[in-house]
Amino acid sequence: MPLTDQQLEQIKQTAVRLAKEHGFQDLRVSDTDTGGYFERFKQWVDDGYHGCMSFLERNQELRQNPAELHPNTCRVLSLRFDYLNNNASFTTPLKDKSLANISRYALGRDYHKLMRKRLQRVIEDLRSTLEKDCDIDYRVLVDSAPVLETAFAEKSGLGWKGKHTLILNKDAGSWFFLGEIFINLPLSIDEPVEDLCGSCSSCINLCPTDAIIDDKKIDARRCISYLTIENQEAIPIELRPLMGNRIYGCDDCQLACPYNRFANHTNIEDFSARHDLHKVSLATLWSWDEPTFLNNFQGSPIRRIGYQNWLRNLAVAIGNSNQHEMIEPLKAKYEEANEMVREHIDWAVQQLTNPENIDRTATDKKTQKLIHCVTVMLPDDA
Ligand code: B12
Ligand code: SF4
Ligand code: SF4
Repeated sequence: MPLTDQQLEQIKQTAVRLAKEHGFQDLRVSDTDTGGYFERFKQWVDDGYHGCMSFLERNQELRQNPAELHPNTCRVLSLRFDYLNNNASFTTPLKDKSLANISRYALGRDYHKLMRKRLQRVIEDLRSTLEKDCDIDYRVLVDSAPVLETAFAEKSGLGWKGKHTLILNKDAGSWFFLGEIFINLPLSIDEPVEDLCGSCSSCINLCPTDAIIDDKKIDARRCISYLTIENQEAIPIELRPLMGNRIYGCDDCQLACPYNRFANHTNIEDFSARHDLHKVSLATLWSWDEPTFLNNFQGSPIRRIGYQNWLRNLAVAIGNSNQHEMIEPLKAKYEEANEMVREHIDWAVQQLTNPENIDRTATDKKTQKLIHCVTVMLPDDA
């Protein structure tokens, strides 16, 4: 027998309650229609903005239609999972170029496994509350399958898509991950919320590499998150001076966003900074050999980029750090480095030897503006 509207509403309320019990801040529901979003996504990929992220080129039919990815899916549950830890120290690595600037989401343990386990618990607990003959079919997803996650989050009203393309919420900012449960139950659909970016363009103006090329449109090939995490090749020379000390991901468009003054901290221990990554020096990280890198980053998302790309990112940051004393340590890694990394080491040595060759005024000005912005907005966390 099909479920009544009342039964479906009750199931939805139970799902919301269970999501909160398992550490999610919100759960909202959308249908599976990707119309509009998919076309824009496809155009974006066709225009080449995705760079080398070939996983975005594959499985287009599955991305367009969730029921292709998991049969019988008629609703997408979007869940919010806050990750901002207590060691925010937002401005510390912006003020001191000798420190590593690592994006907040990567300071602790990798979120994928952690979130998947919790999503699984939500749906299993939900299942156990249902009548035996209720035929529930589902799949949990976190950033792991061809899914337009931000599109469903926006449709469901979890937040709106900011000009920086991330989902943000007027009461919670944007420091959260998204997870989904595809499900076969025709739960009632939630309404989208109003886009409250208005005339603000703070994220666009303060992006260090001008990667946000239009409202809600990124050229990933210029984004520091792409350059330091996804990119397998040399970092374009013209972008290196703009990257400063950002060695893994980038938070600047979120730091610039006024709605993040409303963000909450998480008390999930796994997201706390390990190895003092929120205030560690570039020199310390550069001194790690490969076994130390692999050992210290057990369970961290950073491990996935591999030691050579890690060295590549560090070399660029050291080249931008104005630390003349790092020239010898840079050279000392030559033997351990592959050809691509050696070229970055050469570049860094050149920067430190002749710092006057590159005009950093515009970049430094942007960083100063961002520091000001954060200090005014988030005095407690600055
Ligand atoms: C590929 C990817 C990246 C790439 C490309 C980023 C991007 N913006 O596309 C790179 C490596 C650069 C990246 C970086 C980051 N990412 Co990322 N990334 C993804 C991933 C895997 C796919 C996103 C995607 O499909 N991009 C393709 C483009 C086309 O999508 P889009 O920009 O959203 O464009 C759509 C809209 O803008 C819309 N659109 C365009 N124009 C217009 C105009 C109008 C009027 C409207 C209405 C809509 C609209 O149409 C497009 C198609 O949907 C998702 C997970 C997932 N499966 O969705 C995580 C995800 C988006 N990333 C996430 C995070 C946390 C980050 C970083 C903050 C990490 C960091 N600190 O370094 C940065 C932020 C950079 C940024 N400003 O986006 C989170 C975001 C959570 C949130 N609050 O929204 C996600 C959802 C992962 C997750 N499960 O939590 N990421
Ligand atoms: S993550 Fe950094 S580089 Fe990428 S769009 Fe945001 S501010 Fe720009
Ligand atoms: S900084 Fe301004 S424009 Fe950018 S996402 Fe936040 S509110 Fe929107």
